[in-house]
Amino acid sequence: MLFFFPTEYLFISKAFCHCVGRKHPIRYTGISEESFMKCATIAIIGRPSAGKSTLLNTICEMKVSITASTPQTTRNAIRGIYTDPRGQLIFTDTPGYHLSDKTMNKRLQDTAIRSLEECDVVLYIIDAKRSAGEEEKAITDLLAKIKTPIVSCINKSDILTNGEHEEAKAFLAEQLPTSPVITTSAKLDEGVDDILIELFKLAPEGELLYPADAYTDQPVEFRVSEIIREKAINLVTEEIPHAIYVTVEEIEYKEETNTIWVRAAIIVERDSQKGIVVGKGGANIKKIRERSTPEIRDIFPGKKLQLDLRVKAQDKWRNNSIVLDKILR
Ligand SMILES: Nc1nc2c(ncn2[C@@H]2O[C@H](COP(=O)(O)OP(=O)(O)OP(=O)(O)O)[C@@H](O)[C@H]2O)c(=O)[nH]1
Ligand SMILES: [Mg+2]
Repeated sequence: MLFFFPTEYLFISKAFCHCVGRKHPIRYTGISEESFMKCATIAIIGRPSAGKSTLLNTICEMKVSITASTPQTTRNAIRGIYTDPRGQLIFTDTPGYHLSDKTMNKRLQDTAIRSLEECDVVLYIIDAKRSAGEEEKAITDLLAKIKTPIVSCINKSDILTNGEHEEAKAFLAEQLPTSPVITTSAKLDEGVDDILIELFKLAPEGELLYPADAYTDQPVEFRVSEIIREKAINLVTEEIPHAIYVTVEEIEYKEETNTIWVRAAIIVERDSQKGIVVGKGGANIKKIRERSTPEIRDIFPGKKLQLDLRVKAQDKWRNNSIVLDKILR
């Protein structure tokens, strides 16, 4: 017997996923100092590669949003939910803010700006490894115009020199003088508790909007496609990560064998890029399958998984509004 998973099927709860084990000590075990619960929506904004998605994953202690060393990894507004006795913080990870006139980049910029308009607090991540140029200034100009409270975060403290740290602090003091500044290493989970303290200070009173063990609200198909995209973009270089999108064509369950079948396609822009993604003798596609399988299996606890991956080319898809409407929710 076959079951098809509906696209709106939500993947939200830590209990639903068997990889519940916390990597870090529980962040907050005390009773809330406030007599009321707090609940806030937080937009995470910053340049590409600042570490926004890494920070969100560290806060949620789950892989909510994919990460890569190549910039412009995140393409959607991705929600990650954090709950403790103080209340609930509903984060939206956004695409890195990048100045560009290309159709797709403009859509990504719009997603980031929309998230700013819809949140209670902005969490602005600055990557102090790079000097604050025109792009960083474009973000602070945007933030200076809004009335929403802002918490600034200087990330990558584990690899910053004193000079880089001081430069970032001076930039923030000049551009956003009233916003508190926290220094973090999202990668090493340092300074992250201090961010949560600042965010809860600014959060309005409110009941939890999601169950206490929820950590995201992504549809299964989207989550699966993102896992595969992450494994693919981390294997290729230069322009190719940007030329990739993944579409999940089918997810079906075969009861007789207790197996979930996932059929997905990795799409590139040119025929010549197909061979690079497939790799010599299929070596890359094998790695993508092997690396994706455990994470996809976590979504379907207790089930076997068969992952069927194809690589296809679709000319100039980044300018194709039908494709962009489909993948940039
Ligand atoms: N050393 C160090 N590296 C970090 C830290 N945070 C993130 N990174 C690395 O920076 C790179 C980019 O991280 P992401 O979390 O994907 O960055 P992002 O801001 O979400 O990027 P976009 O989605 O492209 O906007 C990855 O290689 C991360 O491992 C950190 O605190 N320290
Ligand atoms: Mg990201």
